[in-house]
Amino acid sequence: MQRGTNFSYVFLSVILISVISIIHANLVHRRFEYKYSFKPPYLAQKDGSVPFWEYGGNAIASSDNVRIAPSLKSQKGAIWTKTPTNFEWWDVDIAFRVTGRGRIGADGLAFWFTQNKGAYDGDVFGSSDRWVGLGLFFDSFDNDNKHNNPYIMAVVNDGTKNFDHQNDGTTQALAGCLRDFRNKPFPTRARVEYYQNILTVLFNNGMNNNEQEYEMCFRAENVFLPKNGYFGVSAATGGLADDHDVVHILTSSLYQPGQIQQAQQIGEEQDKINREYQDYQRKLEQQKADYRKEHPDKAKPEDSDDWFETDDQRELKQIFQGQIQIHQVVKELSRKLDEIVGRQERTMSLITQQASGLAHGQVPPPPPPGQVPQGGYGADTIRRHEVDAMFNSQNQIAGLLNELKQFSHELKGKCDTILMNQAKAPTAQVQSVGYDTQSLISELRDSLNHVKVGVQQVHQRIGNEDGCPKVNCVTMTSVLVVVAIQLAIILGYNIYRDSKESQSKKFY
Ligand SMILES: [Ca+2]
Ligand SMILES: [Ca+2]
Repeated sequence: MQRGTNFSYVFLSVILISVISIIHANLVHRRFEYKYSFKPPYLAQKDGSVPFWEYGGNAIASSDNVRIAPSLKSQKGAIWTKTPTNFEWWDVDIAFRVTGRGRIGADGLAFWFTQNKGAYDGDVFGSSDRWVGLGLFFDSFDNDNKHNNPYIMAVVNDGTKNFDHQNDGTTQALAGCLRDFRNKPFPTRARVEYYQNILTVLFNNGMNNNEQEYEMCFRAENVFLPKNGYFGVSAATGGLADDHDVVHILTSSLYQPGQIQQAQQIGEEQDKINREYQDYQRKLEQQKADYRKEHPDKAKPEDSDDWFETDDQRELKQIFQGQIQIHQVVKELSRKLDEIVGRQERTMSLITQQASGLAHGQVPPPPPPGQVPQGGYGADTIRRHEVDAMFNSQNQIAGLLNELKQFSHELKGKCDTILMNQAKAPTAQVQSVGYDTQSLISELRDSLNHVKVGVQQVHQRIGNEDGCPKVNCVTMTSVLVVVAIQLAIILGYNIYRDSKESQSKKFY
């Protein structure tokens, strides 16, 4: 018993370990890379520099964002990481705003992952042409006049191609999607993932501030980018000008589960720097707090801006909130509509299957118990003509029954007659003579009986009165003679009639 329990424990453990290892194998390890990231607050330091990043051209960094290109004519700017990456696979979340007063804007913003840093005043959205690696372009302006901008598009270059501005890069694009990213209530966000040579770009159009919500822009396989490179963002304006602000860039390195141990040693040093960075942030907070304490008069107006909002701001916020709710309701409706369409398609396919089955002479299967059979052409229901046929056959049966009834009445009458006749002739022999003759003979017999009875009464009366009365009595002899004459006449008539009938039959 003890042995069996031990065995089951071992067995369960083996299963558990294998399940864990399978889950483990499917997970991607992710590590936040602070050296390739920036985010507010305190994005830029007091001297205007952004830790671990370099910017140039017309770019300006503030504590809340980096304005890569301001809304002035012909501006160019860029921001690049100081060091190249030391990881192969990565995912970058970039939040940005492209805002302008015009119905259309220019030129656009680009996210880069290139072997070398680009220029700060280049020809391709503010950066260098003939790059080696990936350029992901948020192209606001419609150069080729195909009415397909703003457009998001990836172009992979090996350093030999010049960007095709005339056609908005459509001749060189790896993949793309048509999305509007200008003038949105919340920052628009793109999530660029490069893992196992698969490049995926997800997008949030800035209509809500849900950080987990993205929609697919594109997914491209067999993409080969430099193993190590620099991340960068650049932007440019032209005759038309938008503000191009980057709110944050959050980079994570991605590892296969086996890789993480090797990366551990490298990670230890990074953890140390990370702790130092956090200490620095804490100290900065402390310094700010101290400054506010020492200079309460200076701190007040700065803070009071944050405490109060104008009527316009409040109204806008309310409008945004209302729009977010509408957006969510519409999304929910769309999801339900998809469900309904799916169900309808399933039902249609079932009906088609049944119809085709009937067409091939197959009997449809009976519906499962507790389920109403489906209508339609293939359903097993009674038809009008079948009901009519049933009524007709019922009427016919009723008529037949009536006929049978009449027939049985007649039969009964006949039987009664036969029974009466048999009662009159108990021998039940079939009479050879005709019916009339037989009745005549019966009448004769009755009359004779009457006569007999009469004679006997007369005899009795004679015996009682001692001799004949004074009136003339009819003698026995005369009575007998009268009877004999009567009989002879009747018999003679009968014989005459029979001979007449036989004579008349001969003519037929
Ligand atoms: Ca363009
Ligand atoms: Ca275009």
